[in-house]
Amino acid sequence: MAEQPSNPLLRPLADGIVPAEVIARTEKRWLMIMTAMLGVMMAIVVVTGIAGALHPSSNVEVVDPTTLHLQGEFVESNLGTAIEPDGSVTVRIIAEQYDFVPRCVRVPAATPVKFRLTSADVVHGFLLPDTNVNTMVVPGFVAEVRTSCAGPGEYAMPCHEFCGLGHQAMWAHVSVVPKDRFPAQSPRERTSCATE
Ligand SMILES: [Cu+2]
Repeated sequence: MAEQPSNPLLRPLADGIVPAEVIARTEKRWLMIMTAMLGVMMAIVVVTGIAGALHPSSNVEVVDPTTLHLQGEFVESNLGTAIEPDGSVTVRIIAEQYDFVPRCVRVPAATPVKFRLTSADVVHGFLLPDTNVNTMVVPGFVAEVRTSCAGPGEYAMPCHEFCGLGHQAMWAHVSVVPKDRFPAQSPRERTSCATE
């Protein structure tokens, strides 16, 4: 039998014990793989954010959720679609358990649209499929999202923040009409999607 060195660190390792160099090398490789994965994920966030024109709210605007119905831009008569002097439109909506007010808004296609939303009670979510519109609607704050709808159509608009027992029924609609047909719409048609 070969003689064992007196220094225990120099003795051969028992079966099943992985040498320290091998462990260090493996950890280093995993660290590089994790760093690369992190880089790829960050790149996906940046690229999809830029390509899809997704952006966080650019402004912080506060509003008193307890007086929405009494004063300010979210009084009932001011909700829905308004036409601005430059031809763009502004849509004002209140999200509340368990509905969007108004429930349906009409906007013109191929026109800059600014959605301004706030909540009267808890956190809700606002999403327009196939557009860059996707925001949380937090009580006490105004969420503003700008977009433009490519063509006419009907967008179903679910609340995507769980807001209570009636959450699954909290849907609203955006009706997009051809740009030349929009000016003929009455205020009631614009803010309720009614046909007159
Ligand atoms: Cu909800």
